[in-house]
Amino acid sequence: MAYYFEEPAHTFGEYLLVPGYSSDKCIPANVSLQTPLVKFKKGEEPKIKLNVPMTSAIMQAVSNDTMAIALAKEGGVSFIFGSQSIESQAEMVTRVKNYKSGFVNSDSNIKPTTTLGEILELKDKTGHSTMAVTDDGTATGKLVGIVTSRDYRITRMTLDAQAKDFMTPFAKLIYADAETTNLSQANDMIWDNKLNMLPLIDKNQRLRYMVFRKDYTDNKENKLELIDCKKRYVVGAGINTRDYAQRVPALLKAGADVLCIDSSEGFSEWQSITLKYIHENFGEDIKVGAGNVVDAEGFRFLAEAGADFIKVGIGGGSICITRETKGIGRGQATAVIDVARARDEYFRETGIYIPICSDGGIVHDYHMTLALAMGSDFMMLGRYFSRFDESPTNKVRINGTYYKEYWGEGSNRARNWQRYDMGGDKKLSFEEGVDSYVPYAGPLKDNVGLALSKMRSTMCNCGALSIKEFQEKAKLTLVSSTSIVEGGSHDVILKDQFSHE
Ligand code: RVP
Repeated sequence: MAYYFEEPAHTFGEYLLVPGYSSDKCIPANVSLQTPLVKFKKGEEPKIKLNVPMTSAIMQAVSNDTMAIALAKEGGVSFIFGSQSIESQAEMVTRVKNYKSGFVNSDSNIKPTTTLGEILELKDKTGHSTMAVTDDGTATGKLVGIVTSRDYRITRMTLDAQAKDFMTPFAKLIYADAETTNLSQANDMIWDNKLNMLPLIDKNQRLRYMVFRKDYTDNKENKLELIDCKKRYVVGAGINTRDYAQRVPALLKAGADVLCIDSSEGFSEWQSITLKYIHENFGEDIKVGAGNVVDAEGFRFLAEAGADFIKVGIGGGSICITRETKGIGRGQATAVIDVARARDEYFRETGIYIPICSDGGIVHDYHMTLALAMGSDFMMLGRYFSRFDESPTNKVRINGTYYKEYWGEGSNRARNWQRYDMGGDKKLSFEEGVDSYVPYAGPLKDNVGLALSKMRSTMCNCGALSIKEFQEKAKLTLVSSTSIVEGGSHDVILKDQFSHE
């Protein structure tokens, strides 16, 4: 006879936290959101910790290098999507590792022979008026001059005038050495010489970076930023259970700090084969997360297979239709609670702590806090991050409102057949994800900042100054459907529903 779980599977919206005693030390400024990303032995420190408990989903519509840089600045980690060629994924990882805060790779590059007409077109396209003139017109060519809007007068010049005749030539430029100049020295040169932009070049006069005056305030050090021992941003990358023998060495060479097997269903031999191969061939020290699972048995299997962290969640993602399509999954809150118990039991037995990640289904900011209270060490979010400027998708305007595109890895658009691989043909026989729009929400920094301040505040209400303490002290209650109504504003007419005369 089939096995029946006794309790129904619940989700985050069905729970609330009940406050605990908070002392006068319990203030948001004293809360640490640091959390382990990878497994560690009792009494030792994890090799990688997050400064905030957030990771961005392994998805085409979410995690590219731009997202990874923005999130690492705030203390979290992105897993660059694996449903692309090995080369392009490795390039994204390289770009994150090479990124120097405030040091920009030029995106508007022209040749000495580029015409004024072409320059104006490029300016319209990128919105940038400062252009590097390089011998071959690339971002890393030999720097021969700079063109800014101060170098030309449209009313006095013809559109076929060439950059070489009106640019500021290299001989008149102030520039710096890319190898030896740090951000604060670059900023000093900008201020001392009243520049808007300082080009940084290598010993062969090839352009490496540009530093802009306007970026200065944005690039002051962020105290939560997540950096490695060489002060480079920490970045993760998704892998699959097919091409790991080629993909993993390329990602490691590019500098990926942590990998994660991206699969809709992790309780499978494919994952243990993949983990074993990676640890045997590339070293025990390579950090690889696995998943997804939704119960204690699945957790135990991946723990014994050597996973460095384990992702929890099947069918709860906002774009996911796995439950509707296949009748497989489990309410996200119940899955997290069950797996967290299994993790604690495993820790008591072996002295090895394997962090768990609640993946998918976060709708409101407070759901993240609930996921932590229920035992998650960190969360993975797709829809949440897809709404921000930094996600790789188009921003579109529909009926006067801005949206961003967001699609599942199991949709026909992503065609990520490896994620749903059951050892068969290389194709998706049916979709498990949808293609959608999400309301545009602005810059990542502002949104993450707000969500984290709510999280710190709730933790204080429960008397906790760290995630571990929060998990020990949290008291959770299921709520009835009637009391959910009580939780919102009710029995009042909101003023913004009246139009003003
Ligand atoms: P959400 O944050 O609710 O948007 O969920 C994101 C998660 O959904 C991902 O991290 C992944 O586990 C899952 N996903 C991604 N694609 C699909 C799909 O097409 N079904 N599901």
